[in-house]
Amino acid sequence: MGDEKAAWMRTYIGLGSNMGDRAGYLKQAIDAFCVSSNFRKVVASPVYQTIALTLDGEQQSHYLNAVVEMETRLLPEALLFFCQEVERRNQRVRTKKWAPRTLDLDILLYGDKQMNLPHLIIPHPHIARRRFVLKPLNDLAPMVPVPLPFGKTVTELLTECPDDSVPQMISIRLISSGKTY
Ligand code: A4P
Ligand code: MG
Repeated sequence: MGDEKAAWMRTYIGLGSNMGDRAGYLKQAIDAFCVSSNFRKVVASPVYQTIALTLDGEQQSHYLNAVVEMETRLLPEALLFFCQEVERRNQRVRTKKWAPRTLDLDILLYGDKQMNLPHLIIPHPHIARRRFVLKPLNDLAPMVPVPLPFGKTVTELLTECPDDSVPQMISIRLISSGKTY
């Protein structure tokens, strides 16, 4: 799974689940990063329950969302491949865009990298419009600059975010206290 190795690079991944054992799926994702030698210094944000953003106002179950910060030596495309493999191992079935899902892993930031490939855009293109991403990201990395086309810190993007939903912090720990990787 992803053999290419680069220098250690800090990355932020958005986690979301709105099907089945939502917290269990988020924990499985964190564990997959923690047990792989391609990741180190894994830190998880608090978990938030959030109203599902859907197409055409369709009703869906609430999401649990969080963000994980870590260092990786996978290059961006290998990191995307790793994330998609973890999604598949956790019963992710792709039906239609924004369909309910057991586990969604989005690459939000990869160092100060900007990429615009058909299958991989970094920073994540919707980052500035989503409070369910910016809130947990701000908990971990308020002063981190989000590269162009955004060109602002995480806190600035959160302050200016047009999404008026209110993520509810819930008391689930994704990494047991005292455990370090
Ligand atoms: N892709 C491009 N850039 C990236 C990136 N930076 N990280 C491509 C990950 N993937 C990236 O994603 C579609 C394609 O995006 C991938 O094949 C990859 O090559 P997908 O996960 O297959 O499909 P999707 O998730 O349905 O589509 P999309 O556009 O990625 O949706 P989002 O942005 O992930 O949004 N409401 C709440 N409250 N919380 C949520 O987490 N999530 C979504 C999905 C909708 N509503 C939500 C939430
Ligand atoms: Mg996605």
